[in-house]
Amino acid sequence: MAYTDLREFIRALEKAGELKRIDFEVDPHLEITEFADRSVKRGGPAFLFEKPKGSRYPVLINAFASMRRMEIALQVDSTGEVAARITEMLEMRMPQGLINKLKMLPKLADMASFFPKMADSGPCQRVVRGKDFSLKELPVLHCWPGDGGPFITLPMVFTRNPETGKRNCGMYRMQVYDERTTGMHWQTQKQGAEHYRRLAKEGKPARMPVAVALGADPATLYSAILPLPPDLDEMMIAGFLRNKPVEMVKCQTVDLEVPAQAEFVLEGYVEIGETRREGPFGDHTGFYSLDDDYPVFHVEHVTHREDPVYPATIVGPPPMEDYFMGKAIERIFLPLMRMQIPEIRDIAMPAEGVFHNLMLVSIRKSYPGQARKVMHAIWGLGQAMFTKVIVVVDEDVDVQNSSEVAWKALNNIDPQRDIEFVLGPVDSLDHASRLPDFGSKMGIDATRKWPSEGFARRWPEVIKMDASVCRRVDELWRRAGLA
Ligand SMILES: Cc1cc2nc3c(=O)[nH]c(=O)nc-3n(C[C@H](O)[C@H](O)[C@H](O)COP(=O)(O)O)c2cc1C
Ligand SMILES: [Mn+2]
Repeated sequence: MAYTDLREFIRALEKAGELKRIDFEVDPHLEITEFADRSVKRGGPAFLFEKPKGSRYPVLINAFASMRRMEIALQVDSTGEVAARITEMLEMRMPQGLINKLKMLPKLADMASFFPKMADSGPCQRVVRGKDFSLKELPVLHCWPGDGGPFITLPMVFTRNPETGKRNCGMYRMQVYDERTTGMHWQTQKQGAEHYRRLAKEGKPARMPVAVALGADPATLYSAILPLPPDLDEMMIAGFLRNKPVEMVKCQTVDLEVPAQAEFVLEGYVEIGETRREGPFGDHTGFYSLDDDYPVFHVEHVTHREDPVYPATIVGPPPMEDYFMGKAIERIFLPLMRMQIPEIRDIAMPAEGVFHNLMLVSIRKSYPGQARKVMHAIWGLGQAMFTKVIVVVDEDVDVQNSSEVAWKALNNIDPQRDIEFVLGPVDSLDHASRLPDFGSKMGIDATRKWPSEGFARRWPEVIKMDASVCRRVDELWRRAGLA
């Protein structure tokens, strides 16, 4: 059964021994970060801080901060199961014959469950606070010493495309400035920013309606970070992930919908043209991202559940909670990536590469220059455009093993010949690029080179012992008492 809400997920984590309640006072100013950081680095549990200093709402953190917790969140034994479901759907063809058509019905019924459902009311609107609310009531974390202030770190930000009317949900951090206003850190390539630009282009003074949901069932919450094509509804993907429609309710003061089971809902607007300094913020690169100007979110109306829980995460030197969220994306999106770039066998984004800095890709190479084709395809694929370094290896290299990749790739390259530089969009968090959001990227063709690629020399084999000798030495090894 799908989790209804965040609290069911909390109970599941607790039952699995993956969550620890902290029943004494801990300060959201830096102290919760230190707890969360230590725990993730040591393979420790998620936390529910029941008495965050200065707030009456408990703080949930690190709920996704291990592969096991990601599996509990998505209710699978391995994230590969989600990938397999996607593959199955992608391979679905028009069935031949009545029997096969009938067999297809359950799958079609399954698909119907993806679409979100409207509900008349929901727990997220049980307590209507309206304007009588201060963001200071929330246990918002001041994450790192050099941060520009406290930041809401796990928000689901809902906006509507003014041209198509389609909704988007993205996770964009929000710096709390005062009781009613926050920053809105949607980076320029993200959908919230695109909606804002479309509205700004109309040239009239305008307020862009924005609704922020804090806390939901884990699949719905997770869907906010997925790198989906624009205009693909995150709530539909959440329905697919949880095998049950997401229930949505209409906001009370803006023309947007939010998950009915959210913990808190902040309704308000972003004024076109208004910006304010945002940051610095101790970011998931492990560095402080520089302060910059971003739009401002005005909170006009607040509703929440009875006894709401405030969800949070921290980012910082890897690995952090977001590494596991990203690792699950890597596994889940592989079939979709392979649909467009079929020669890809596997990909890996090691923690040290903080997603956008490094992607290791193995391919089945069938024609000259194919590694370069793959790099360019990845740079052309949604948010994979941000990948600063792509290393392409042959299919016999296990990209999940970074040291194997380093060993083989470094042996296989003639740097001047095999490294390609391109210019293009880069991640807003890249502090080394020549300009914000624009810079260079590097592709390394570390595949075996072919004569048809102009390689005239012989190519050696990797050293490997004879299997028969291995078996014999297994025996001798034991005889020598080395077992
Ligand atoms: C914890 C966390 C914080 C994030 N913060 C931001 C952020 O501040 N700004 C941003 O543009 N993306 C941020 N992201 C990444 C976006 O959520 C992600 O790119 C998402 O796919 C954007 O959705 P969209 O394509 O619908 O805009 C964050 C992701 C995570 C996991
Ligand atoms: Mn989106």
